[in-house]
Amino acid sequence: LEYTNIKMEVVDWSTPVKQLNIASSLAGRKVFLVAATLRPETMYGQTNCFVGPSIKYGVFAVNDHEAYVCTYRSARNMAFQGVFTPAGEVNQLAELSGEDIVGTKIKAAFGIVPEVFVLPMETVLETKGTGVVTSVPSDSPDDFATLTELRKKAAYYKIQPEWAAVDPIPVLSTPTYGELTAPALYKSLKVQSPKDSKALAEAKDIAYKEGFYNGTMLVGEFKGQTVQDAKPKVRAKMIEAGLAFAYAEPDGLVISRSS
Ligand code: ZZB
Repeated sequence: LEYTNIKMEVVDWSTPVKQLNIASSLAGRKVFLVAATLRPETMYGQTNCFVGPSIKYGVFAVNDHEAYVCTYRSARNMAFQGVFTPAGEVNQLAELSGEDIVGTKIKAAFGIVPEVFVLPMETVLETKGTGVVTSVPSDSPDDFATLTELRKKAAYYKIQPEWAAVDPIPVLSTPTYGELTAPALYKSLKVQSPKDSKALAEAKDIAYKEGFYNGTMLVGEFKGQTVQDAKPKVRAKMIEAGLAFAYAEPDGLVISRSS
């Protein structure tokens, strides 16, 4: 499966990460959280980023001036795919828990809101993508469900309400669901919580198909074009800007054979 990995530069670490004193291990490198997405055309609508609070992340050297935050598993895949220098090497500079990363301020590549916060998402899978998920609640029902839950119970989830303050941003319109496809589906399928996996799987399936086959861009350089046309163009622009790169996820067979 071919993902686009989005590079979200760390602007200001959370208090727990600052207290870990990892700066010397990073040796002046720019650090990016790296989020795997299938929908680069929606990046204009990022409102935050998610990590699994109990997942372990590494900070991995990309070369001598950059480092990526992601799971070890995805760093190893990146090494195989020639992302790191020296080639093939996985050089872990620091380890962080998702819980520690929450509250970090990062740049949202191509985002209409240029800087956003990292929030916790309990349903992030350690075994998919990079373990980091960029959040587009206008078009991702999972993201909208988690954002809604976090806003209702900020204290319980140990987040500052202002970290979850950005509302869904219209990015594309579909004839059936309008400018905010995910919130519309959340409502019509009566999603109750982020753990409502059956309704959310159905909502995600509909949102993918509706956006891809019937969506029209509302914002950005390809405004007015169909999503089908804009998708590869936005992706190419992000890669050209140094804010994204291709990332292939080995299928289940490859994983079980090599581990
Ligand atoms: C931004 C985005 C915007 C996404 C959207 C989706 C949608 P799939 O289809 O199952 O392969 N994702 C990536 N990694 C993880 C993870 N480790 N755990 C949980 N979710 C993850 O899933 C690919 C999508 O799932 C990715 O694309 C990412 O969210 C999320 F408007 O990135 B996406 C209708 C979906 N819309």
